[in-house]
Amino acid sequence: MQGFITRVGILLFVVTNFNGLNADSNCAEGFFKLGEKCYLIKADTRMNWYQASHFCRQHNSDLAVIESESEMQSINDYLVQQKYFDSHFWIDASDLATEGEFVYHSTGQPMNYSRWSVGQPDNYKGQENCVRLWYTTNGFYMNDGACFTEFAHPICALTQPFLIFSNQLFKSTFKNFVDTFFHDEASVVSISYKKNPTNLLTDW
Ligand SMILES: [Ca+2]
Ligand SMILES: [Ca+2]
Repeated sequence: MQGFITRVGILLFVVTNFNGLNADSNCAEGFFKLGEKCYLIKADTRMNWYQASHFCRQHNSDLAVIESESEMQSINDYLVQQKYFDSHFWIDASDLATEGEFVYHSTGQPMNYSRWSVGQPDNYKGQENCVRLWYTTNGFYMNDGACFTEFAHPICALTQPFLIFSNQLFKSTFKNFVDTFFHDEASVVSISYKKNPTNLLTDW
């Protein structure tokens, strides 16, 4: 019996870690862990960049901010494993405000890390202002696309501070707090983005 339980335990561990996906209790429902962040990738529906951004906000998250090579690699590895070679995926960056200056919408911060595909960003026909990932040679790379008229899948990411509310009691307290003072959890996260997550409660 002991051996059977051990084998079941090992099987569950393997299943929940399949393809690097962790059924992580720190991620909100519907999200999964890739590297250090929790993601929701809506691969069955395509939408323009604004709709994608709205979709993420409806799920208390924002389109993904990709801050490092390791984050880009984690997302790339997942998309490759899922064989999404013919699909495009929106992230949160755009140069809507100033042509050629890509900024993350949710944080207001410049896009310091990038993995552009060759020849991109090209602002094709003067109409490409939103950043999406597409598969070119051996991996997913960034390409600017038309925000309104191109349709791609959203990659939503929960920002870090949400993790400290992983406990159910904290989650419900946090929700009441958010409902009282803000539109949604993502607003709180955006405002507190540069602060130490552990100071989130004491800061307010
Ligand atoms: Ca542009
Ligand atoms: Ca382009």
